[in-house]
Amino acid sequence: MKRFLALLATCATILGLTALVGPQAVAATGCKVDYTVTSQWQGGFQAGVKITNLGEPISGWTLKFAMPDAGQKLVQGWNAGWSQSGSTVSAVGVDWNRTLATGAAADVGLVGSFTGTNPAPTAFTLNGVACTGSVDGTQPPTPGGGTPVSINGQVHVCGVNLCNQYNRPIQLRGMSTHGIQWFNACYNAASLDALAKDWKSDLLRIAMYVQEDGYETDPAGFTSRVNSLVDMAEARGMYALIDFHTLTPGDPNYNLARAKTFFASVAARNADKKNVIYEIANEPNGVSWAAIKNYADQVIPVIRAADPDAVVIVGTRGWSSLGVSDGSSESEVVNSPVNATNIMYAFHFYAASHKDNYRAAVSRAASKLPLFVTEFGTVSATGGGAMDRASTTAWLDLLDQLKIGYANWTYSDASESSAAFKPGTCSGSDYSSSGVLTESGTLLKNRISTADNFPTS
Ligand code: IDC
Repeated sequence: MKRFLALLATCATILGLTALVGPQAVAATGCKVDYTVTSQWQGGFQAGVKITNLGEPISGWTLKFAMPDAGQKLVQGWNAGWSQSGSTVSAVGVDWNRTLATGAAADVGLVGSFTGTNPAPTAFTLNGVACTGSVDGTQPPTPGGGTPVSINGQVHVCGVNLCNQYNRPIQLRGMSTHGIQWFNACYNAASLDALAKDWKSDLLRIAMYVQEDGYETDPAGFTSRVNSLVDMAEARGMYALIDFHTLTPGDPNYNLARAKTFFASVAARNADKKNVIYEIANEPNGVSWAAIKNYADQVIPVIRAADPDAVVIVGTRGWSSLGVSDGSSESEVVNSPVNATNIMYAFHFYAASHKDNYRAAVSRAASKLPLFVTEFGTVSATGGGAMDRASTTAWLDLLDQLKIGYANWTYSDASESSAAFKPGTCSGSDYSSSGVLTESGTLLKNRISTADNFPTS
């Protein structure tokens, strides 16, 4: 599961340098570097580097690049003289490859070590000339081969389950962002590498609040941020659950026009992707199931028109409690389901607040309705208070047994006990060590990182 990191260069001219070194010396006027991680293991990796000379013929060369993470170290290399100084790694051509005609290439390679994450190198230069370009997303190799998305492909609803491309039921386990209007800094290459690689998360839920300084304040900006997080999840083989995070007011119809605009845009833009699931209303509250259904009846066709095969998840009454928090039950949904195919219903719980009667409702509903726990906390419904380990364990055991997917609130460093990271974590670059995790984060990482064993036939 390696991915080419193609650094396509359109190198600048180096008239000054050419003048200094003379016409047949080491000047290059163009370069292309293909950097490929050929294998990676705990704390180490091996990479191949193909250097193509796109400029004048050269009779000697030095390749340099920067290792973005302080813990990345060169261990050894081949086909060049290798060295490292600070974050800069250098490779000098040797007898058999130091002469490169225009268009000729040298293949070199290295073994490295890392402590935190292993991001792709940047700032490649050949004889001081920048090999500019962009680095495509890295796809961390998953032990056993394959990522959640590469194994399962486009998912769909089959009976009461979520099924993969082999039409077999699967459970997706992952994390929810906090409000991206507040915790934007927590979602970057390093944190998502950690989520995919260390947590082995199947899923990133992207919580885009509509109110509270969210989408309504900058529709274009939030739409674009959601799309970029979809791409970052995709590059790491994770599903992306696009959460239209309505909360206050609780009637989703208040945001109907915004929902239509938003979903028309993200569904068109992401239609060809296999990793996108749409969640159309986070937590309807103070509103009837009939009103929620009315909203779903209008938003789902907008999504289907642009992205016909994607799974859509519908929030339920009473803060997505299937009505239980309003004194109702799942029967109102069973008796009056949304008139659409390939949809699931959201159920949310906070383990310290919602216990046996909620678990009983999920157990009953699970044989009748496709359910997805798109949000839950290990703590109280405020997002704070003590973690309830016993209730959380009872819940996750139940969801595992029923193969119901889930996303935990939150993959963030918010100052509240539901957050997985300690406050301040997102100001740094370490998302991997155990020291940055809260009690809730530790429990969730342990649960989520166990093997998925997705069926492949
Ligand atoms: C909470 C956040 C908190 C924020 C509050 C209001 O944890 O930092 O101040 O929202 O926006 C939900 C909601 C989710 C809540 C969470 C915890 O979907 O937005 O987040 N919760 O209260 N439903 C039940 C609990």
